[in-house]
Amino acid sequence: MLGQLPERAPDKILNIMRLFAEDTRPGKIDLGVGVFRDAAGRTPVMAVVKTAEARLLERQQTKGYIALAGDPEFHAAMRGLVLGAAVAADRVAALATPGGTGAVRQCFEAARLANPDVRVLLPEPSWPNHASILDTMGIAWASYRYYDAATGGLDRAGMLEDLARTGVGDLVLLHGCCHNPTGADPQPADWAEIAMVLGQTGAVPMVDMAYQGFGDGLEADAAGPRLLAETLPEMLLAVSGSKNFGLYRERVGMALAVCATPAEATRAQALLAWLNRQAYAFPPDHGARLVTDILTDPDLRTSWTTELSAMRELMNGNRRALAQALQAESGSDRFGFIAGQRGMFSLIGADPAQVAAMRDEDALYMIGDGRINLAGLTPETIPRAARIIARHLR
Ligand code: HCI
Repeated sequence: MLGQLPERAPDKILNIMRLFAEDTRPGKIDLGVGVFRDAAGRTPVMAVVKTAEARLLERQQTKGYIALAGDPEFHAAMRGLVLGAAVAADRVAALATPGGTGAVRQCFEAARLANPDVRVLLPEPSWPNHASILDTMGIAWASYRYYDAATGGLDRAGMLEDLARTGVGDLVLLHGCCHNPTGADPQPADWAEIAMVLGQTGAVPMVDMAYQGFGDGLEADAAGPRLLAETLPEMLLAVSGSKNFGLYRERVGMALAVCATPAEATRAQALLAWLNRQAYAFPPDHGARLVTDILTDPDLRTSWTTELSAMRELMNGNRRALAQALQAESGSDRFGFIAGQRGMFSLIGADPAQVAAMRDEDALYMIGDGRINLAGLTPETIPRAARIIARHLR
């Protein structure tokens, strides 16, 4: 039987991670997988996480099960972080999941149970795993225009035109902030237009929120999703704690379902818990507990926001420095958009052959679509990375 297993190509992003690890050339630069790195090129455990872990080690007396949907305290803490006061708590169902990807999967599962004929609209481009999970589940999806490669910004008119063609039964996936892979986000006025259009068509938004705090700040980054929650009757959210808490391998995630009424939220809550039971029963707890402790203890929370701000400033500083270095190397403003975008990623406009050449000839690693991870740069590597990019993209 197992000899009949079909072949599957490795994940493109994780494949770059492997190629980089195998490269023995000194001076290699990794702008591949979306993992934060500090100015020394490390992905450290956040100091506040170390503190929370030490306290947990002392305090925790049992590893007994909590609940299929995860700890209600974790739900409340994450709901507050993402949605603030945008919607009454009794209209929100919550599910702890293994990572943001687990939340994406459970949101799609719930959407399909609500509507077996659901169609998902993805921004073009989007994180590749959105489409690949939908394909695996056999859920129909289509793209909506999103990115304007000529400006490095939003194709605002195209996006709104395509979203206006959605309807009841459609699920529209939006990146809450720090769009992956483009770094191009809707501005507040754009979010208002998105909310208006979806209000008219009756399509339900699903927000993938993997980088809150990496763009302009915890509150600013959540403004778009909160506006949707205030304006529209329903919404799904897939939240990740991997990046903003640096808890990648602990798999901290949450699916949130904003429902039209408290009664519908109660039913959604039971359904979400059932989805966990069918997949893996109880969600991982260790990382979720650390996040809960950090968000609910005022001192830990202050330490966290301070640390997170420094991470954000490092990435935004790298954006400005790279844009400046590219301007000097290329003698043009064509890479200026990098400075104005937000989050970990930008598309530098390289085709797969140019990406391969930069990797093979110069040990500069990025994703095949020309996506770079800004956090992969350091003050030492920026000048060389800029020289390589400018030379290959002449
Ligand atoms: C990313 O690099 O886009 C985020 C990290 C990631 C990549 C592939 C699978 C899961 C997570």
